[in-house]
Amino acid sequence: MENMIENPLLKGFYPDPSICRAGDDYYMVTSSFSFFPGIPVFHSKDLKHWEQVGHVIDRPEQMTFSCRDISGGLYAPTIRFHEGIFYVICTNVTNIGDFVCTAKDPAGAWSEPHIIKGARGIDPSLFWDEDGTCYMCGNAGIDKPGQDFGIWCARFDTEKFAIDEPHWLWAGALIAAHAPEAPHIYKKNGWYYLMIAEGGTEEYHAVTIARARDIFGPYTGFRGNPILTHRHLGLDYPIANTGHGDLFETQKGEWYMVLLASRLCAGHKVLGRETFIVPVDFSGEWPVVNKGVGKVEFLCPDAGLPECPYDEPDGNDFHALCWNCLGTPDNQPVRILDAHTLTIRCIDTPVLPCRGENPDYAAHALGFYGRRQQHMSFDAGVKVAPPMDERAVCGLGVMQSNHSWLRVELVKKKDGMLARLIRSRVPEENAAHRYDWQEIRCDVLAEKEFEGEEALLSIHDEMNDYAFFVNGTPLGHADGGFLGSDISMGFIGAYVALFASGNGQDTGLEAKFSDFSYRGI
Ligand code: 6LW
Repeated sequence: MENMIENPLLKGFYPDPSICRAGDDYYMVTSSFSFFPGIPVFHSKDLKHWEQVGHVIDRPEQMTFSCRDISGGLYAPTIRFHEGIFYVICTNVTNIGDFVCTAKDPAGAWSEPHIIKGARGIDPSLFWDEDGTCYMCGNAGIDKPGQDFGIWCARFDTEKFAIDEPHWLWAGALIAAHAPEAPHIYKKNGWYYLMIAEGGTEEYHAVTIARARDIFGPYTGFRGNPILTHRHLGLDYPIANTGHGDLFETQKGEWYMVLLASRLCAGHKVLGRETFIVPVDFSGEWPVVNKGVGKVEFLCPDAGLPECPYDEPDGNDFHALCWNCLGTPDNQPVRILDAHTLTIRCIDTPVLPCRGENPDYAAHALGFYGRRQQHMSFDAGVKVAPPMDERAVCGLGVMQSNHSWLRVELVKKKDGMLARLIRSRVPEENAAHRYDWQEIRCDVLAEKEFEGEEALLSIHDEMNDYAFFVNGTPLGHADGGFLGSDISMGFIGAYVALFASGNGQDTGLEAKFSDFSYRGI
């Protein structure tokens, strides 16, 4: 639409956006947890069209994360540009903690990670003052009010990638609230503004702000906090969870915020947390988010920058940047043969992997290759040739977390093959609570035998009603509402997934996948 930017800016699982401007170019990164390559990088010139140009973590040697800890790995990166260099600071919560990667070209290659010793918590951010001094801020990693609760900041040495003594800045605006996190510091008219998220990343998420004359404080909270939340709009409001924002100013002097929010799909957050944009009036002392409206909408007034569309890449090409492995693929289960053909080895890691607590499966990666579900309704299909081994399974499914799947598994039999529709989930009554892995329920919803060496598996999803087909014949369907992050928990959004497994044994055999297609409806 003319003069408008459509939300979500990035559809599907793209949480915790951070943005920077380099001249007339804008770059954005988001969290990627345990998917590899990690930390997708997007580029735009007009704030409307965002093209993925690369990933910060695209070499297994840079670091590891594991499919057994899907909501671990890479949390909340910040991207900044300073004197010709791009910096991404992020946390790998699974092992190395806070680190910085740098690049001259945001499309890559990005440097090896520089680990920041002594840094704590999550959600690190960088800020350069006018005198060139760099500061790092982050959250404390403690979630109870007390001395160390809230946001800290320290001088940051960009040569040594090291911090000085940390200073405690702010515990947040809300009394006894939860999770003051996602800090970013900005400077305007001699004030240091510290913007954070509070209330947790779900329905009570909010953006709050404070300011100080000295970067280390004391910070005074804005009396009009929060500057953004949808928590008062009711649990059925179509845009939920608004928070975790990053502010920026265009080359024309207008301000915007990118942030995360979730669309409700038939009542559930199946697509996870997505990236949105909202205008900000920062002509006064404090930012006013979407002045006169006060909330995030599906259309956002554009910045009047020259339109700059790009040629949409073919997402059905297995080389496209939208594809991910799950876990660092140091065991290389996926082999791309050409743009439309790949194989996945049936390694020992079961499709329903156990978490970190279970040491039985050594590999970091699952036999998995997937792309985000980006639409509330979609069609997807792929031809699958299972290997000749009755222990091995392979197929097509929708995955939200380690335990939340709807999938068709194929098993090769002597003459023909067996197709099973499987649903795995946490018992409903345990949703949103801790549970034991033994409680995960795995139900076979339908099974049928088919002839041949290869089958076309397809999914037709309409607002969480997922119907599965084998060679065009209906196999069964299921309500996928449980895939929503509101029920299955975790930080991920639904993936359309190709998978293969030897279920406890590395069979060495490969399943072959060809002619994948995905189309939003
Ligand atoms: C992230 C935190 C949050 O580190 O969720 O929405 C965590 N905010 O800031 C994971 O995405």
